[in-house]
Amino acid sequence: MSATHTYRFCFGPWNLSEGADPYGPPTREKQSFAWKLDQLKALGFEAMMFHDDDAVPDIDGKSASAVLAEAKELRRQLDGEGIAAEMVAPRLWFAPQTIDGAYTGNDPAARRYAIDRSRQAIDIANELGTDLLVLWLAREGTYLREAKVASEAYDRLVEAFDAMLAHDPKIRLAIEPKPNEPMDHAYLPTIGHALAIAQLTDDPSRVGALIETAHCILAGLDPSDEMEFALRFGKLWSVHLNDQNGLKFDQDKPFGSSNLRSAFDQVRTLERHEFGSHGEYVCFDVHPFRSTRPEHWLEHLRNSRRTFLQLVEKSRTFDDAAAAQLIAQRDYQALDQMVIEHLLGSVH
Ligand code: GLO
Ligand code: MG
Repeated sequence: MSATHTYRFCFGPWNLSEGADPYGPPTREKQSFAWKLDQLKALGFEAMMFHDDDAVPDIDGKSASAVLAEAKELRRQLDGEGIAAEMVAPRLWFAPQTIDGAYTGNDPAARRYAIDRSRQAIDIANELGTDLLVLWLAREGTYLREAKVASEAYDRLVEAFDAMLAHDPKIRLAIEPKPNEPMDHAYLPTIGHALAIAQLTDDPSRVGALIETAHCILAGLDPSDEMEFALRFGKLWSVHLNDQNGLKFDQDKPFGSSNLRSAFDQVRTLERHEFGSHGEYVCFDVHPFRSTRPEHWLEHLRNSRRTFLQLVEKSRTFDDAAAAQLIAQRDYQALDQMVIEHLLGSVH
């Protein structure tokens, strides 16, 4: 761990959401993309994540050349502001064509649409100057097990990934695993699944992962272990830090909000591997609480970064030598208390 290692931060326009949920309408007035970009800059974040239709709204209603022209214009705007595009993600789950799944849809027309749109998202990524395509496989699963054949779904995923890899020899695919929501069960629920399927593609070295805290918790797994696993393969290409209070709907709470100790463990992992030293950003996939007033609209992002940076300090000031001694003595009771008191800032 280097005490001088620094981090760069990132979020997406959807992280300044307006408060709508399945049970009620927005609670904050819609703001333009330009406003969101201004807020990102004002907060001192260095990069923005983009869905393809964040970059080019109404994407399906536009010709391929119009889409690229708009992406080029966005790049000009971002360059002017000194903001990088961290990634592009095809937002396949909104389209009427993909109601029953995109790459794994039973309808060949759905699958064709999904692959074509993903190729276009790669073109947009090129225009925006990023080689990272994030694939959150939202609808690649089932509501009932009899609706699709899993082995066919895996083949279809590989076919789609291969089409993307062939489209651009430099693009890297970062699979963002999530076990459920909106589906009952997803086909690639964990980092192990993502990295295993990478091996079936034409270029495994360009298929890696993005780990989101909440998604690991929803899978009943420890986020820092999931990160360590991806790091062991050199495949942790992005993170979506946030928090999640147990097995509920996907909450996207501020980082550290529910489980500070787990957040500490995630930061320790990122510190241990100097995450970011290959150009990666720390991204927060967090949402404001629905009850948030417009004047407090940015606080979940500001606070997530504050918590992250304080946990970096906690990680750097953790007495590793004392911990190693307790580990050698198998005194995990004392180690447990040591971690608790370190986080509490207790004075001995
Ligand atoms: C939802 C996901 C979502 C993705 C984003 C990028 O559960 O976390 O926010 O990260 O759409 O693909
Ligand atoms: Mg996410």
